[in-house]
Amino acid sequence: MAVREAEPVGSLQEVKDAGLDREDLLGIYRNMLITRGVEERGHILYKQGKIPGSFYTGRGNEASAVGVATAMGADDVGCPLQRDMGVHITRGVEPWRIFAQYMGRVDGPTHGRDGNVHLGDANLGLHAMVSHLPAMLPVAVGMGLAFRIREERRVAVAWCGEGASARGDAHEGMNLAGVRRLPVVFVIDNNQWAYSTPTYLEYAVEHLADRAAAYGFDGVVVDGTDVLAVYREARRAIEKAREGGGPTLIESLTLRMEGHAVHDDAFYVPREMFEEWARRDPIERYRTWLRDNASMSDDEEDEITAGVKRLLHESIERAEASPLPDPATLLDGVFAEQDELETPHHK
Ligand SMILES: Cc1ncc(C[n+]2csc(CCOP(=O)(O)OP(=O)(O)O)c2C)c(N)n1
Repeated sequence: MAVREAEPVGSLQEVKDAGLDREDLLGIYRNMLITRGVEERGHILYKQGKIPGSFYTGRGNEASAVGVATAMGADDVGCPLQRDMGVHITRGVEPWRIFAQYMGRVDGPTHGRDGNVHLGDANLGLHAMVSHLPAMLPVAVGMGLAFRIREERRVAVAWCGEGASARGDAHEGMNLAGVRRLPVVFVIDNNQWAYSTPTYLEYAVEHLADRAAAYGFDGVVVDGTDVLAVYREARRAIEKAREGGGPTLIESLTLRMEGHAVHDDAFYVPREMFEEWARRDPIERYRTWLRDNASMSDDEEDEITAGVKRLLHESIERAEASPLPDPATLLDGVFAEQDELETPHHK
């Protein structure tokens, strides 16, 4: 079962065949811009001292995150990680709630219990990460098993980085998913650095997707700067899983364009590497594609850009207006009964 290297997406017709209309295409662009905008503003808020602790950015990963999330169905679930802001945005987490999360405010998804990356929204099918990577991967496999047992046509998507993919929980989760042919799609965001460790010190296979053969399912390597190629591969994998065809391992290749978090200047990454990948910037690449293939006009582009700018501005204001949590509520919400989850997934 040789790993397949996904070809790029070409024409508008090819994209329509993959299930996207023009409105969807512009929506994807908007989501990518919001994703980058939230992270750029987050970085600034951190430097202004308004976000305590740290802040993680996924610059360069927007196409990968938005592409996969666009391919998910409304009832599917996902476990995104620290580089996957685009998943939260695409699933409908409002930016002001993300800012509120990082500022530790009561309106953040964790209601001020956490001021960091551990955010999710069960109503939107997103399950919050824990820091011990890739601990959410077996959780996603468990959700896939639950869907199988309940005979629900739903799929779980699990993300991890290439560094995290070397740990035991990744192998165990993928193996179980393979053995039971569970409806799970694994996405390895291969951004080439696990903190300061480069890929040649992380693994000895050519592609991480090669490992899929060892678990008995398909692997595919996709250019993570090409949002439409990511979308197409994710959709194929998700629909295959939904139809009972078992898991797929998607390796999405990008470069982490900033440090591990805002406190890290990435001095260990060769400058030429940044320069090379900056020329493949996923947003710029998609913008060019939209103009050349979907006739995105100046007016349309201006409207989208201005709308995103306005949204970010209002979002920060709204987040800053949200209070810090009342210490008396410290223990509220740390455990949820099934009945308390007002979500279509937990009737
Ligand atoms: C089990 C475990 N070990 C170490 C860490 C600290 N840590 C957090 S992110 C990270 C790098 C992970 O690299 P990768 O999986 O490639 O993801 P990336 O950060 O590059 O997106 C490390 C070492 C952790 N969170 N969990």
